[in-house]
Amino acid sequence: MQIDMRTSVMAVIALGSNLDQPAQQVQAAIEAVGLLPGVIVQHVSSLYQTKPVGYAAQPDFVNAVMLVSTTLDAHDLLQALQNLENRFGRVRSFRNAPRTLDLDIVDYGGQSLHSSELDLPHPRAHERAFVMVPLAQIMPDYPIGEHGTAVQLAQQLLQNKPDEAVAPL
Ligand code: PH2
Ligand code: MG
Ligand code: MG
Repeated sequence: MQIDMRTSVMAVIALGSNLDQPAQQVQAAIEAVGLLPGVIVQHVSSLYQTKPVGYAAQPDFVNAVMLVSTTLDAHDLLQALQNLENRFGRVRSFRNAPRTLDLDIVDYGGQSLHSSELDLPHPRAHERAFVMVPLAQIMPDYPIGEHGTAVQLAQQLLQNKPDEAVAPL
């Protein structure tokens, strides 16, 4: 018998959708992530309805966050998530365009990694209430680089950016 000794790493994945029944897209994506080889789901947040950040002239989003443990390395995890985005009909037209599914790696075991494909921890997640509020729900003390914990960041964002409304569905 072969015993798989690869170490597993905790990773935070943010999910978002604002096209074609976003809540169903996110719910189906959570299940699809759980079926990926080498990925075990640890915690899943509620689904939240959120106002679009950045490019505003688009429908509200549904966002959620999940904590997984994985034996995939960061690039293989990214590849697996991009394959899922494609399976869910993601069309890449312009930056921040509406999408059926966005799967972002927010953090991978606290590692700092900068390649052409991947920046870790996610360079903007700490300033986004639609990521920090769901993360604070499941892992309040989770540290985001040097920026603070999820619950600290969520509280700051809700105070300082009240128009970034985030409401549980
Ligand atoms: N994703 C973006 C840009 N803006 N706004 C909300 N509310 N939710 C998102 O998931 C989102 C966004 C780029 O990935
Ligand atoms: Mg994104
Ligand atoms: Mg993305």
